[in-house]
Amino acid sequence: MLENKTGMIFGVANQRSIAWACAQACAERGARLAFTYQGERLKENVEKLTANLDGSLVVPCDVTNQADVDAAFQSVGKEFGKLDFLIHSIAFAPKEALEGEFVMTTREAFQTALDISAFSLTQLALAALPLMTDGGSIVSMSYYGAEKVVPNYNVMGVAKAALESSTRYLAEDLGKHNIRVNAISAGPLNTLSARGVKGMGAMLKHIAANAPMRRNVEAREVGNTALFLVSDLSSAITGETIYVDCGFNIIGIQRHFDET
Ligand code: 1JT
Repeated sequence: MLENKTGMIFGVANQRSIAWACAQACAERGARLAFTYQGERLKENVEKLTANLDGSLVVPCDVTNQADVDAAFQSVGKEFGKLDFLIHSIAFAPKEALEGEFVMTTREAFQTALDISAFSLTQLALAALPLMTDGGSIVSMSYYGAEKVVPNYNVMGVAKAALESSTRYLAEDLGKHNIRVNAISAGPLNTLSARGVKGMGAMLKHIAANAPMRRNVEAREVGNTALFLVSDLSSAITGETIYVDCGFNIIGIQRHFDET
């Protein structure tokens, strides 16, 4: 399905990363992939994970450093010649911002969260444009806290709202180049990022009890949706946020616990 296509994947930290699930789905369907990592401490992880992916490339890229971004796309241009898709699976907020009350968010935490988690999509889309000569597809990761209040998600909810809105504006700008831009709103997963969050275990239980499908999402299901969105199967879908959450977001009032 992705034979002769090349993709760039941002946000692999370890084997549980959503970005890695996306990479596996795409690699299994024949894509040639470039991976970026943030900081030297993640370099070895990413190199080990990708060691047996034929023709893959691993480059450093901290999105807060434009020179890194330019160098990463230059490497991809040199090695691959063109780019067909890009998967954005990066987010950050200071730990203190993901606990307590949203009203306590500092200017610095707000700026950091929005810069790394939302602005970076626009930054990477612009950098990818000259390489997407044959059209392309850009996919990012969001979460329900963008739309509705989720305890502790706080400034990340604001950042994801900006990410989803950016998806729509980018879809309009890049549509004329046959580049599609979509977001996946994934249900919570037990990843490195989620590990740092207080009450994650209780939240996973709440989803398993209340989602229409009575279970949590698996990373491979998010990866398969990313595969669909970067493939030609989704050729008329752009600007959307697609929920991959076992239906949790459609529920208005939760059913009573003793009704199965
Ligand atoms: C970040 C973190 C972005 C955790 C994230 C995230 N997007 C989803 N999660 C998991 C999550 C976190 C909270 C939550 C529900 C899901 C941590 C590092 C910064 C970026 O609310 C209860 C807080």
